[in-house]
Amino acid sequence: MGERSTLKNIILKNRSFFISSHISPDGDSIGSQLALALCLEKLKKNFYIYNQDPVPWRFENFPDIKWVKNSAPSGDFDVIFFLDTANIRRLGTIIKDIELKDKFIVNIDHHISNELFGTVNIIKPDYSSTSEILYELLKPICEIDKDIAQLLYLGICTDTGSFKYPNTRANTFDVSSKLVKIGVDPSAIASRIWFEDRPNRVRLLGDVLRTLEIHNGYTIMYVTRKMLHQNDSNEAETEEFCDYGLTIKGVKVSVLLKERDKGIIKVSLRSKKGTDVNQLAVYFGGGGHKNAAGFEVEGKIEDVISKIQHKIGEII
Ligand SMILES: [Mn+2]
Repeated sequence: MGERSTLKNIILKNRSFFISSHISPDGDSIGSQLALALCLEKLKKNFYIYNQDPVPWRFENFPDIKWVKNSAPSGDFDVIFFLDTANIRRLGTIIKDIELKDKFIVNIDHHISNELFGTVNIIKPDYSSTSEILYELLKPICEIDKDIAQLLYLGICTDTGSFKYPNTRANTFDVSSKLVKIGVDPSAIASRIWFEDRPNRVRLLGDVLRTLEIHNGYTIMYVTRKMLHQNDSNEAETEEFCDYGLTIKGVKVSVLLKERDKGIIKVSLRSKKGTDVNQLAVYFGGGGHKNAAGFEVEGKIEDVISKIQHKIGEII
């Protein structure tokens, strides 16, 4: 309750708001950022939404997506919102474009690894998504109309993998049910996100699945820059590939390595309920959630694989 009135006061007492989220924004970043912005708009407030990386193409048809910018704002802001972002490093290059010193920062997130870097921190690790938290925070501040509801639903259904992941709780359905009553059509949103795919992305998935190795309780796959290039694709399109390793019986952890520029490997980790991949990600300098986490390291794909294999036994 305290948090709701705190946020309400912050919004009512200020005029201009900067809203940012993590690198490679996902459905929860975009959904929560735009839902907050639409609420601010109703209250006649100024806002600027800025992420390092562009909106993934599959979210391009959501309401008011044009407000999400990839260019630095000019001018100053009264309040800075960071949504769905566990730490300042996850903001990427935008922290160079915006002055954070002495700024009033509101940090709203559901990552258990959140570093509480805000002036106000509203962190709820048992919530499925930042969007689920935001529904409860925004409800007393503005009317949740159909556009806002669609955006919050986008965040919830992508972060829960369509209500499949262990972060799906009774409250997730309660909030989703309210959003559906407001006018969200779940199958229309699902179609927009998952059934309008690019042929090349599906072909890329085929290439990645051919690298699948099944070990004792875990799988490893990788995507090279060459595979991305051959399929005219990019890393953002590999977002859900890691899930496929988990579809196999007996597999507790799925690992996906993504080759980046300058010898950097991004590693995504997914696990079934009861296995904590956040621990493994933290060991390698990253973080995330119990069942979905990641980290970045320098090295060759095969060397990174052997480092992970050396350590993964501790969590399986
Ligand atoms: Mn999230």
